[in-house]
Amino acid sequence: MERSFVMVKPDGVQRGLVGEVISRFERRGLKLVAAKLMTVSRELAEEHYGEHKAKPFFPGLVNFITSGPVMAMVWEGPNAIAMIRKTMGATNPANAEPGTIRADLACDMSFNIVHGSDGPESAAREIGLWFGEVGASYEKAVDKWVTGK
Ligand code: IDP
Ligand code: MG
Repeated sequence: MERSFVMVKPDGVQRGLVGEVISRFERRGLKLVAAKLMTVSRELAEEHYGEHKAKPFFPGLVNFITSGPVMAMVWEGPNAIAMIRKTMGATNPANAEPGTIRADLACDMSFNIVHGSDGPESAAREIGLWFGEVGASYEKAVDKWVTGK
């Protein structure tokens, strides 16, 4: 079982797409284990996107992420990190496969609706950064119909 950090970015919140994004992950069979709607400080935004500090788009990215509330979440499931990245689609919506969140709901690289951790290390780092400890999972009656367990 794996966990990933997911965020509906300010464009997704403003456009009323929080439910749509949650719904897509729920319907895949992933399990929501933490969620909070929050406004992001510059400090948190800069830390979260630390790997991009030297990139030309970094200041604009930090301005964007702090421009309105985001929906921060932790999702759990088998291969959750890769499944979420596939469900999100490519970073640039113009290159995203039809059927993905970014292809279906977005058309600009800077307004691409959703963030998802890109690997186990970034998932652990981002969950710690945004939530600290996230408690144990919980059972759902449908689990055995989703994962066979
Ligand atoms: P990811 O969100 O698919 O993991 P990253 O390369 O980690 O993509 O970039 C983080 C975010 O920064 C992207 O989701 C996008 O919003 C923004 N971004 C990345 N590259 C560019 C760019 O070349 N121009 C403008 N924004 C960018
Ligand atoms: Mg990334």
